Amino acid sequence: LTIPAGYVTKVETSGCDPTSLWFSSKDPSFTVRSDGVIIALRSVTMETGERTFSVGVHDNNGPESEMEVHLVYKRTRKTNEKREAVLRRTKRHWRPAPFHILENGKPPFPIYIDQFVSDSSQNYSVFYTLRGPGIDEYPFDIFSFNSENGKLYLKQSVDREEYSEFHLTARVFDKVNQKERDNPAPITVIVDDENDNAPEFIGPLQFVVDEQNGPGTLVGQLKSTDRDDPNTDHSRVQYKLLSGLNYFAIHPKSGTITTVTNTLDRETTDKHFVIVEARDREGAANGLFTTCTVTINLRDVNDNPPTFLKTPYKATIAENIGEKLLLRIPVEDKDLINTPNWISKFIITKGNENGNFRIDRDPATNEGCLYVTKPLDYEVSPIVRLEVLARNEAELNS
Ligand SMILES: [Ca+2]
Ligand SMILES: [Ca+2]
Ligand SMILES: [Ca+2]
Ligand SMILES: [Ca+2]
Repeated sequence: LTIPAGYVTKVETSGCDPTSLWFSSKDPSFTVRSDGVIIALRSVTMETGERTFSVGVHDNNGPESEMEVHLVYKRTRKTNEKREAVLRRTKRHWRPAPFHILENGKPPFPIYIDQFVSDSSQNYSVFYTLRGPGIDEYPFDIFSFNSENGKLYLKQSVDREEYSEFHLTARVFDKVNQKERDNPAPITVIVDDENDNAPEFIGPLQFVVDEQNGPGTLVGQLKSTDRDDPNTDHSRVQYKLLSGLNYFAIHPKSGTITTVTNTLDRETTDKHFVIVEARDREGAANGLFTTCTVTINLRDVNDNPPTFLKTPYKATIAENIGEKLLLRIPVEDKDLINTPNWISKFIITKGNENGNFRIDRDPATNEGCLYVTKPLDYEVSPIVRLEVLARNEAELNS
């Protein structure tokens, strides 16, 4: 239980002539300055936890008077280890509650924010310093303060999306001896959000989905961002479909687009342009919004078989002719050209039991080309009936 050397406490006098005031300590471990401050000359042990000594004071007007100074060790509430002499003033920690300002402040500036006060200002004549980003570090000149009273002012508009908090350090000094009175205090200025940013779409706005799919098929997911405070509804976005409702739906929160019908037909419309709105404040009427056009491409499905443009065909050929192109048989297929959904295969299903015919596909036109490959004999059969089937390379999607 020791008092470290240095400042202990200050004694007050009244009714004395300050110009001739003189103190003396009756305890050689302490001295008293002319301003009444008691200084421990060395570290002083307090075996019983207490120590009492006398301080004498006199001026030119009268006899010396004495007062007793009684020092007591006291357990602090927070810890049993740390003891503090009641009369010994230590530097204190002070930590003002965070200050709040609203972003986008409007002139006239400066706008008064609040005051930070160290409680040493009650007993001492003090002044403050304040340093950090917003004062003497980038961004400069956001704040000003009164060094006499700790009043803090906003000098210009702040964008929360640029600076959401400022962390400054205040210090308090004794005006008389320039000594720091308390520990430096953190000053936090929190910039409160205004909803001044509409959501923005990010990520792809083009999707592909198979045509003729059933309702509820996933098309894709929209993503957006909102620069406002993520802890407020200023950045909580909901999505809404403004067009294409006959075919599509969007989940208001996830932004997932799905189909609502099985009648999406690429052969009718191969691209859908759908307008989507993203609105903050969870879609409330006073939310800020943005819209975008989403392109939904339909992927072809083989839902159309090749069809003959006319039937039946008739052709004539002289007997005893070997290899000859007899007939070109065009087909129509509404599916996507030059894909397996469109390319036809031709098969002779009847009438070619003797192997006199062959059918090939013309890769340029998708026509079936019917050839005689083995000479025919008029006397055997003057008329040959062939049945030809056309089908796609890809399986038909029924
Ligand atoms: Ca917003
Ligand atoms: Ca904002
Ligand atoms: Ca087809
Ligand atoms: Ca198709």
